[in-house]
Amino acid sequence: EASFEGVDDVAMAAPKPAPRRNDSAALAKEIAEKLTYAIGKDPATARRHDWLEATTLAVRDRIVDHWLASNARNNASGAKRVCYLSMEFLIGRLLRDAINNLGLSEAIRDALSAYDVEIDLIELLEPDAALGNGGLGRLAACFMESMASTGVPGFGYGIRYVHGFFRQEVVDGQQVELPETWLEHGNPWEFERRERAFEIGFGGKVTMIEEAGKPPRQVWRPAERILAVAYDTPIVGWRGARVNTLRLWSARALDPILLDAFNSGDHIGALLEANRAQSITQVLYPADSHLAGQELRLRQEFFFSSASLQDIIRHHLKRHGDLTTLPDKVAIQLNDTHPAVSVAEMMRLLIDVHAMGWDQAWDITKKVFSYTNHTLLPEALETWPVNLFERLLPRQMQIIYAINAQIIREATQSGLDGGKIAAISLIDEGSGRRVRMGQLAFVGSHAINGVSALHTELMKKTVFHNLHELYPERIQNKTNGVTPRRWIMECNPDLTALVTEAIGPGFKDDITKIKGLDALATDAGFRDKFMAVKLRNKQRLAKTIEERLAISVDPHAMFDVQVKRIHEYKRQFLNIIEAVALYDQIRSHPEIAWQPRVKIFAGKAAPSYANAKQIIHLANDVARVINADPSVQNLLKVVFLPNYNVSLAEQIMPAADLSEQISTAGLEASGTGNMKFAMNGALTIGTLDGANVEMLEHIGEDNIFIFGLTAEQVAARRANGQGGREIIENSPILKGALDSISHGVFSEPGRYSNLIDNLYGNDWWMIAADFEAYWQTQRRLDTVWQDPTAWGTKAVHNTARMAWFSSDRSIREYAKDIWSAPTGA
Ligand code: OAK
Repeated sequence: EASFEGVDDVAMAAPKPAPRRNDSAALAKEIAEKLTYAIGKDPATARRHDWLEATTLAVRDRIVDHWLASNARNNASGAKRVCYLSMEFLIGRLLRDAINNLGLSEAIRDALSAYDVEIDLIELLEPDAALGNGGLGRLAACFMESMASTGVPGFGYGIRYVHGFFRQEVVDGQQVELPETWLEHGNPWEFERRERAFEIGFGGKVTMIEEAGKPPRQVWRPAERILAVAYDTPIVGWRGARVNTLRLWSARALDPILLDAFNSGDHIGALLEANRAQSITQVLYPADSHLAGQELRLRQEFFFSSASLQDIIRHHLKRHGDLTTLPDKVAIQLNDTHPAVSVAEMMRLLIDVHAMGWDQAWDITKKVFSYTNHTLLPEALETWPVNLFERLLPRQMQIIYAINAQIIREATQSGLDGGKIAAISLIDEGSGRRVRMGQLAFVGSHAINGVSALHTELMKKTVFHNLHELYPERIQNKTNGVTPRRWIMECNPDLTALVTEAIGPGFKDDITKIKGLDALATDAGFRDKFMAVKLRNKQRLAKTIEERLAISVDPHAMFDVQVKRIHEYKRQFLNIIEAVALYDQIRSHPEIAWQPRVKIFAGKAAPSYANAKQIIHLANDVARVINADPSVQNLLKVVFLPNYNVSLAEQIMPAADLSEQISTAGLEASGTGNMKFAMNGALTIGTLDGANVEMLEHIGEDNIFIFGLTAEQVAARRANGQGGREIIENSPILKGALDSISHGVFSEPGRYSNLIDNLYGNDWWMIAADFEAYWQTQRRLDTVWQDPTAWGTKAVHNTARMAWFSSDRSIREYAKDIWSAPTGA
């Protein structure tokens, strides 16, 4: 192991950072020095990339000062640490985040302008760190920032994918996936910790060892061993008060080259093992809310779980000497079931490696772990074939059987009947024997949480019904949040300036103060300024649309936006059908006062998800035809922006008038885009699903547009197997729209017959069932749009009343109710 120590081992005495000057002159000088001595360029020959790197390095020096100080403070206080295990961290760019949180925005702008360099242009050259798919990964990134901002000693643990989430292009209206290469030009934010490396085993055998005078014990001898090497990225909290660590693991071969093979002339064979090892951290699976059942995925899950636990145990032993105190010093949060194998691996490490007895190990494990569930969709719940698990992780499989036996004992003692016991078993005996990772995460945790009030209640009634009956105190709710630094201050500087002018800067330290805007909703002067900010943001987005797609849109039209992963349950299809219906109605009723709209879509489909890809194709087909039709020119445009990612979201959220949150009720666990839009003053059209329900409570029913079936009604309709035919046949507007799609107004006939047949058939996602309510609600929104005072008032109320959805609030709740960890405030 270590020959010298990593950053978390900095001596107790905090290094006194050299006092740095943060004025623009000092920064200008430091940036020039970085350009010269770290990059080897002078201002005359430097390219924009060089300026970006020089600026990043100058900012990074300041972060490192705070980082070392934070780590020294953690070690000195011995405060409880929170380890957030997540397969995904969807971070996006870091430079603006760091500059904003360190309070350097003005100074850096001025420093660079001395060289005629515009910060707004060079920061766009930073690649997004796209180590995640969607909501779950972005939540982990918001939580990392909020832990640093609220004073929680937080450690993110994940995987350093060489290739993040694929790049999407649209060719002939269809999604094409291209590899993503964020590390191509190096990554100035990461610090490789070569000394912080752990061995990870796979396969092999478990043997029982019996030594005289000692109880027999199991020893796992893996057939394959791989090295996990740490890469650390500092995560800066608000005002730089705390800098936490995101530690990502990279796979490496123990022997980079097999010398025997090499020397005997097999040069390729000598390298094969290294390639096989490295493949584990090469690529992020682009599967969102559906199962990626490949062996490599299970390897990834175990690889980062085991490395993280070994690191946590090493640190604890070094500081505290004794593993019995682990639950007092560490909380480990499992972000969905992807790291759930940690429960078995922790037991193995405690029992096999650190010689603890079963009961004590199990007690410690349950106290340390907690688990967040992010979806109820059956197709997303992780299960692994027992024989794959056994082959790859034989000792962990034994432990899972032993845990299962114990749980079944507890269930039997508490009087649960046989059917219920089968339902809680960690092994699904139904469709080939499979390990149920949700059950494993549940029984190994003292707290299990859902991510919105509705989702938590549904968890109790559905997936975890029987486990909830057995352990009724374990499930609790922690409604998601998003960080207001990135999702208001950084992405919407004009709004931030306006709010500061109106109520003072206090909301930056305490977002609940933004409530002060509520009183200004009826102030015409303020409202006009608020809507003027919105218009400028829309103008910028219009420019992007023009540049990327050569579609010109009117910034005065309503920007009606649905951006998120493409999934049937999210119902982009419903939105597209409404666009088609609107197109038909505008042409057949030109006398009506239609309100000009731009329907904006963006989002990626999983490469293997055929229906989702069809939906993208349809959106693009519909856009092509409508945008080219002079008869609706000023009234309707449809735009599909390719390659939705965090950076594009930062441009879109501030520019939306209307936010589409229209999932089939009961299926969106929470949503977080819904929160970002509303904070930036968009009105929401949405179903009673996920966090929309709580947004309604906070924003008030006059300021949000709710429609459609409730979760209960959806469940009842599904149980009846009603299908959509009758509804469609009784709704001329819906029928007309579906006929236009089928009969080839937008493509050759039949291209979308599969999607349409599904509506006539079972209407599983309730698109036909909800269409009429959706259509009527959209028309109500048209009426409000006609009245700028009414719209503006509602928009201001939205921004004013969304503070509760800050991830600072979520993190404080986790810290208090689940982690028993300190917060600064
Ligand atoms: C991804 C993979 C497997 C399971 C769940 C997900 C996921 O991204 N779920 C999403 O998590 C978000 C954060 O909690 C929620 O806001 C979304 O509703 C949920 O779909």
